Amino acid sequence: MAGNVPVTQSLDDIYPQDALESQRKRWSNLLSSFKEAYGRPAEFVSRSPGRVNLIGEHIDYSLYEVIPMAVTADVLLAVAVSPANGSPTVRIQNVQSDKFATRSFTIAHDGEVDIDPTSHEWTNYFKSGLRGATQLLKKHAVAGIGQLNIDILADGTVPAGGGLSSSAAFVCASALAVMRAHGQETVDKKELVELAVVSERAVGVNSGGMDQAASVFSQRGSALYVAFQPELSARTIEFPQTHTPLTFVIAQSFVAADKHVTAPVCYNLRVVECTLAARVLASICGLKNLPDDSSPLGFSLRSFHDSYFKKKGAVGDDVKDFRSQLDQLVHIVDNYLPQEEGYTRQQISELIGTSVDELEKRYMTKFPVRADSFKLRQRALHVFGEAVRVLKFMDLLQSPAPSDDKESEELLKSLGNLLNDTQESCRDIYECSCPELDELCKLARSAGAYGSRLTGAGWGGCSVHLVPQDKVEAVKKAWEEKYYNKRFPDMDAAKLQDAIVVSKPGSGSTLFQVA
Ligand code: NG1
Ligand code: MG
Repeated sequence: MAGNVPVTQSLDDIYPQDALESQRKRWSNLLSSFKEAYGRPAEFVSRSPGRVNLIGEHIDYSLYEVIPMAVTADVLLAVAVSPANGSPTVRIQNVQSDKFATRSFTIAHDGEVDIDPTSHEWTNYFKSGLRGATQLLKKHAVAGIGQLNIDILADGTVPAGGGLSSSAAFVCASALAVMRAHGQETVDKKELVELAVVSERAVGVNSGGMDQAASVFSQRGSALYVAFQPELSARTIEFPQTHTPLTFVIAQSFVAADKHVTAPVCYNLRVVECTLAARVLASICGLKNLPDDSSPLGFSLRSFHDSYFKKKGAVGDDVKDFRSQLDQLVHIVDNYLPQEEGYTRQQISELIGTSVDELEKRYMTKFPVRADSFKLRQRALHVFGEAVRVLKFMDLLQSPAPSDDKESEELLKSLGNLLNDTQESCRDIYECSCPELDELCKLARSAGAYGSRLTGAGWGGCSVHLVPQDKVEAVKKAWEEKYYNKRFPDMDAAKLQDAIVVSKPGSGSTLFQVA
């Protein structure tokens, strides 16, 4: 999956057949609006899609494998560049100008920009992509940093705060646009993902790397298996041929998951809890000289995992071994992290052999969290259990094609059960679901879905469902009648229309050269 971001002049390379007509209109509107706004034509369009995560929730920042896929919804940035005489300036507008105000800001001569992570400002995502790209341009000693005026018109169809990772799509598209603006026509996918992961953290969320990997690496028609250890890598997975085609339906809960508000008690707190669980387990197991890793706080459950078995002298990384390792780790957590009620800062400090001050400084300062107790046991159990489910899901997807309808039905049911188990773990152990998401899952299952769960960070946002094709309408109807119409009787038809999407795997980031 390595290689460069594709460059194209044809929308056929980007979108599936049935989306082409509406995309052509959208793109032509974008390009003509650009001309109107800036009095010159756009030179290129940088594009990156949203994603839905099929399985592997809240384990990317613990460096375990995940299986997302890109969706068709995406972020487009039409761009034109010119040399700056005075202060290099970025002018940025959005097609939805009523929602996203037009901005302009200057870039320092070393290419740097200020980002205020406390303000929830849409252009922060552009700035964070710009910042990441600038680092990479410097690394490659590219000329012209901090010497360009850049005009941008953005058009995004990934709903913001809707769990399909509009943020990663925006950051990836932005970083890609800035690379191209500096003459880089070949942009290495892996470098782009790595910079986008780090730069998205500048916006205040201590994110893992799944979303950016899915946005950049995806290929139309396939899901993606993303690994973070020993280094970032991805490969495509074909869906098996089944009697009813494998169909994933995405449903919005319309509970806005505003990570910038909830991060200190939700997302960022989970990252801290997982890191501390890893530290405490490593201490209890007598592991020393622990290496730093690429996870947000520099040590992860995966690094604990690897160090533990390395010390035990385990070799070989075949999947069966790996799965039995994860099962052993569940036992270790069960025995050595018994406190259901959580662990206080004092207790954790003692277990790790550090002071509370040090603990807070190292793990809770850059991204503050609000908690008196940290549920190390539950979080570690979810992570190891979810890592096993990803392995099982992958095995099922790669098993020999079912030979008859009965086998095929079995396969789909098994996949669905894994999704349901994930939902249960997210709800009860990881505590990242919410009543609305639980309800969408319950309704879908009753109407015939094989499996249902939240997708993305949770606490609102989106859900994903594996549904037999002939049950899609029944599931939709159940949601409409029992969820959307009841909870949102006043919602306008257009918004409701967007609530449910039958999603096919879409293509990843692309540079479009305007003719
Ligand atoms: P969302 O909130 O759906 O973009 C977040 C993280 C992912 C991953 C999932 C949970 C960011 C940018 N993304 O996704 O890395 O940890 O939650 O699996 O924060
Ligand atoms: Mg996001």
